[in-house]
Amino acid sequence: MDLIIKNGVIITAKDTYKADIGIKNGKIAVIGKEIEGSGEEIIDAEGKYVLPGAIDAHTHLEMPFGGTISADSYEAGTRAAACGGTTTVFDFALQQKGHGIIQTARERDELCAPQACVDYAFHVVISDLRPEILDEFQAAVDYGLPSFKVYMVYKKEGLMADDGVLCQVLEKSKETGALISVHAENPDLIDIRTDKYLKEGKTSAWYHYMSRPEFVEAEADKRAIHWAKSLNAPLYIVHLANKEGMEEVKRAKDEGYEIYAETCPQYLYFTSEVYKREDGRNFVCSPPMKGKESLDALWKGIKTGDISTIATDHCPFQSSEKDWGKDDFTKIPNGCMGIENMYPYMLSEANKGRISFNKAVEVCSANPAKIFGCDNQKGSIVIGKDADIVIYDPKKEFTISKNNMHSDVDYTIWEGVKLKGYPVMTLSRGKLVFKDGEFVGKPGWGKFLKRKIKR
Ligand code: DUC
Ligand code: ZN
Ligand code: ZN
Repeated sequence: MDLIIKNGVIITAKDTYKADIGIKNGKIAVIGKEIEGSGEEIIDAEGKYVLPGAIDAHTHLEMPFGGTISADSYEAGTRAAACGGTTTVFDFALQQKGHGIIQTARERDELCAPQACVDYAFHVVISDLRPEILDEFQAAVDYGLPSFKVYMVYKKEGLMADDGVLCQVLEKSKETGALISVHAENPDLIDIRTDKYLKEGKTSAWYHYMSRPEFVEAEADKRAIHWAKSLNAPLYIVHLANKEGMEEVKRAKDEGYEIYAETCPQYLYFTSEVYKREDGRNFVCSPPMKGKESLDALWKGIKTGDISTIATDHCPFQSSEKDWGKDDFTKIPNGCMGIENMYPYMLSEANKGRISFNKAVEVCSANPAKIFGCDNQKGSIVIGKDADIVIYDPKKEFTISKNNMHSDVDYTIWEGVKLKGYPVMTLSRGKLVFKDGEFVGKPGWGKFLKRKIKR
């Protein structure tokens, strides 16, 4: 054994029990009562919870977007992830015109591999669908890249998939064992409403929300679900943020369709009221935060299992870049931070009694591992899996501030938010990468994950 974690309470999606964990060669080798050591390193987790590392299945690191590049590099983003108990990050690799799927992932990997502080995978964004791309689906799945995303928005930016594209990729995904994710909002409605507000001189961040309110997202959720049901193809809706969409997901799941919904901590904590604040532009992301009814519906969806996963959509921009839109909300680069906050926030809500700890582990770790096909390695504390482990102190009080975060961004929308309990250590494949508030890992440690989705 290389390391033994002693005296902690292990919490997985299914169980809570006291046991020791023995780690060898980066894997969980033994779980048992009072494992006897023979001189190896010991972590005493008395009074602490021992959890599987979180999986953030939705990030945009150093991504060209909104006239700039998102502010966290692969190094900064995965460093921050490690410090928030996230041990696997799924980033979006944007297909350039003329490029293939595997080529897109490989190009991104060249950038990511030397920087990654935790393990990572890519979802490839299909933005240039051609017959050759559909033909490449099987090869991509066989390569270990079984998840693709399409945008139902960003028409002017040349990223949008229309209904024809969406249906073709859904059908092909069913055939090949892939899973399609969608960013669901209606682009035409957004454009019409945006033009109207700009003409009326309504340019503050509030009109970012007003140009894409609840029904603009709900329509696209319903349309995507309609196509998935019609074609009997699985579908994953990213960053669901509205009540009507939530209800549609529930209906489809109750009817037996393979529909997954992800939401993000920002939709569970903030409402659209943030856009009335002086610093409202800092909260501009798409889809925007919605009203309290939507927030409540999302929490209900977590409890009922209709929300399958929590991820962050981490896509931060520096405050000077957000300032481009001081007098015109359309010039604000869209995106917020959260990669370091997801697990601590969800666990804190569990610690306050809103959900169980098992539920927090389920939505932040076990479910994304299963849905995206890396549950052979990740998502639980079981013999044979990677020793991606978080030691959590339920008694630690923590107030989020820019100064105690580990990303490269110069502010956080989470400033001042108080959490009950906080991670005190993170292990990535048995290696300590975060300890008592400090990053202790190293860039280049993280490995690309090849995956296979079981159906
Ligand atoms: N939404 C954002 O806010 N940022 C990145 C991409 C997206 O869809
Ligand atoms: Zn999106
Ligand atoms: Zn996103």
